[in-house]
Amino acid sequence: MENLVLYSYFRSSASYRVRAALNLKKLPYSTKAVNLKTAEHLLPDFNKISSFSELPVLSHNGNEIAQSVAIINYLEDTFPETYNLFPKLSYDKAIVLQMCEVVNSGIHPLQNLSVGKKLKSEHSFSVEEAIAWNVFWINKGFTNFEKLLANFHGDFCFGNEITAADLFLVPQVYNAKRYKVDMTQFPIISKIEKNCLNNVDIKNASPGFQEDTPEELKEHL
Ligand SMILES: N[C@@H](CCC(=O)N[C@@H](CS)C(=O)NCC(=O)O)C(=O)O
Repeated sequence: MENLVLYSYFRSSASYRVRAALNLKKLPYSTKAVNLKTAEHLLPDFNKISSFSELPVLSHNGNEIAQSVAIINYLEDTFPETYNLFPKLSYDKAIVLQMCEVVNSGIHPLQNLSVGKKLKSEHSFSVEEAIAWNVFWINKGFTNFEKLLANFHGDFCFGNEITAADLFLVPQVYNAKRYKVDMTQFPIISKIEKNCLNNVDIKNASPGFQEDTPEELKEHL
């Protein structure tokens, strides 16, 4: 019997990626909510689990793994008989990973909670300036993503099957919408996001459907 526990926060986009992977793979898991808003991730208890105090962390039979790329790769290798999130051909897999990294390394770190806090506390950014910073990096990254998609997309980022690339894109679009990014600039991304959210496993992984989602933000299918 597998014991999968995900340390997660409903609005954490990196946690959203892993929740979607677990759902698509039909792997039952329990959630331990860590509230980023009240800085629970900085408390010593969580620091014992994640020495760099970030979500998500997956515990599998007591072994802990951080970083969503590593977690998703681990799930793919450990449960190969479940839904495959990467194509088999190495070139195709590299393109999917390239798409994941456009979000994982090129957009997400620049708009992380700790970056926003530093911009405000040490560089005197106002709330509006911090939002403009996020919007700038999302626009830049999505412009690159949209170009990449033009060559490879079908209904989803890479052809007509959901891959890991979609699991990185959709949570980033969720964040973009929070910051009111003009998504009409990105028609392919927008179409793919809509297709993904029609998938019940991805929808159920989204922030509106989590155990720790505040009542007023809960969505219902
Ligand atoms: N590259 C990491 C990113 C992890 C990460 O930064 N997670 C955010 C939540 S989405 C976090 O815990 N931020 C806490 C902070 O910035 O203090 C991954 O893919 O797991």
